[in-house]
Amino acid sequence: MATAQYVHLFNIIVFMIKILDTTLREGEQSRGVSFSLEQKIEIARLLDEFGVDYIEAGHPAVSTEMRNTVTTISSLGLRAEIVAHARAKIEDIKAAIECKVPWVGIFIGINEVSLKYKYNLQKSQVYELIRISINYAKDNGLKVRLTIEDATRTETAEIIELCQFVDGLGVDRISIADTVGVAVPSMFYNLIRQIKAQTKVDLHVHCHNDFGMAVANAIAAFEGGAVVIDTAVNGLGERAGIATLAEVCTALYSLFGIRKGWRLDLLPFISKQVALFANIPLNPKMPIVGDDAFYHKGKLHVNAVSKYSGCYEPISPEIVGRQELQKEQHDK
Ligand code: HCA
Ligand code: CU
Repeated sequence: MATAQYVHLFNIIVFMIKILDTTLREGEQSRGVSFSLEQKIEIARLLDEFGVDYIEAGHPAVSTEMRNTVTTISSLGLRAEIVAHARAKIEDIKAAIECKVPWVGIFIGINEVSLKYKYNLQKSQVYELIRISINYAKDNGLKVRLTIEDATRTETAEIIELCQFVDGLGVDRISIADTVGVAVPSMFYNLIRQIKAQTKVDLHVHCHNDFGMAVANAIAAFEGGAVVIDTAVNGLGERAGIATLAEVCTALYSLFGIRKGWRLDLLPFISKQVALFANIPLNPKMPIVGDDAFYHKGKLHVNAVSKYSGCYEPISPEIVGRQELQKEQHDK
């Protein structure tokens, strides 16, 4: 059976896959979303209880309020490590240092679109910014993730060249961002494989959902050897958002046999709380946590699941905190 094969194949890296949840940073970039400090603390605690490895808590350079927020989240004593987001600028790195976080995630693009329209700089100047900011962060004791923004619209050779450059600077992780969601799983898998073959640093991925492929791309990256996946609760984020926490983790658990001790049973509650705080109602068709995710209507389906729910369910609902077998009543 395909699933069993995967379980065997991936056993060896079971403990290597890590989740970074960025509901508090990327998620807050959703239209109309602005979490209060109390809400952020509750979300962070829930994510920690669920078992994510990292929480990206915000972009401290934005404001004093954001610095207070990131500092507060960082001082909660959570098991998850806290990451502050930053541009490749000393002022942003300083703001991250102020928040006493262990990690800074620096992001920058090197493709033509980024150089011309975002920075108005030459590639060599961007390299210099990267060098200065990574050195500054490392000198101040931070662990550094460098995100290559818009990597999926950047020449692979250029990505590899940058990866090797930052490896030489002692960067701790490199994130390959599909910033505008244009990757497809086969292409993303190959890209990750290629980069991994020529880079020593651990790879991380950040997948946007513009064509509805964020989760598929994140899973493809995992198959290709990426060791950290970015998620957001309910897929919140810029535009169509990013890969969804519930889907990524349940797929890893169910389809690949990954056992990380995730509290999958908390997913419906986490989704509900975030939907409430974000004031964005949950789509009933959302996998795993949506109202209809385990709902059966067709008579044939209803009859079959009454005998054995596995007939039409890919996973037992209790595993993901969905207790009730939901079905439409049919007249005999
Ligand atoms: C952004 C862009 C980003 C950065 C990702 C990262 C992207 O919102 O500033 O820093 O890991 O999608 O490239 O979210
Ligand atoms: Cu993003």
